[in-house]
Amino acid sequence: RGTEEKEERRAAVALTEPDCLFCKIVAGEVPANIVREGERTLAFRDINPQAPTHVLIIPKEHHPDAAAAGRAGQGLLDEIAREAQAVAEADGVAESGYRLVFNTGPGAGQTVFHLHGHVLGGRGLEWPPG
Ligand code: IU
Repeated sequence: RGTEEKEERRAAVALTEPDCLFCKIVAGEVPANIVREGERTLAFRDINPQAPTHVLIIPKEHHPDAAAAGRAGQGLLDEIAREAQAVAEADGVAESGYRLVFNTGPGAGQTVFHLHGHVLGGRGLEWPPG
């Protein structure tokens, strides 16, 4: 994509962080295997999948984690839950069950500080998770 188009994609999203990897995916500056795009969300396959279906659902706006998105009060978490169901249905894992996970904070394994819901399915899932 040309520089102008990238700038336009950035400008279309109110909250962005220049050094955030997932903001760069939203802007089209970093490639990703995108499976769904909504008005406010983007879903793409995790680069290091932990299950046959492992898709990340992010808000296009930059919110560091689920707590921050919840505080913003824009219904983004609801929308991510609906997108997760749509991704699970499209991948054929909705009936067998899937997990929607928000790692929140470094102590829980969060490594990218742009909210993302992990959709995991297509294999048996243990409880409690590790
Ligand atoms: P976490 O919940 O913050 O640990 O999840 C971050 C995920 O982002 C993790 O599963 C990575 O494999 C994934 N990921 C990615 O899909 N593409 C990337 O370029 C990077 C991380 I860096």
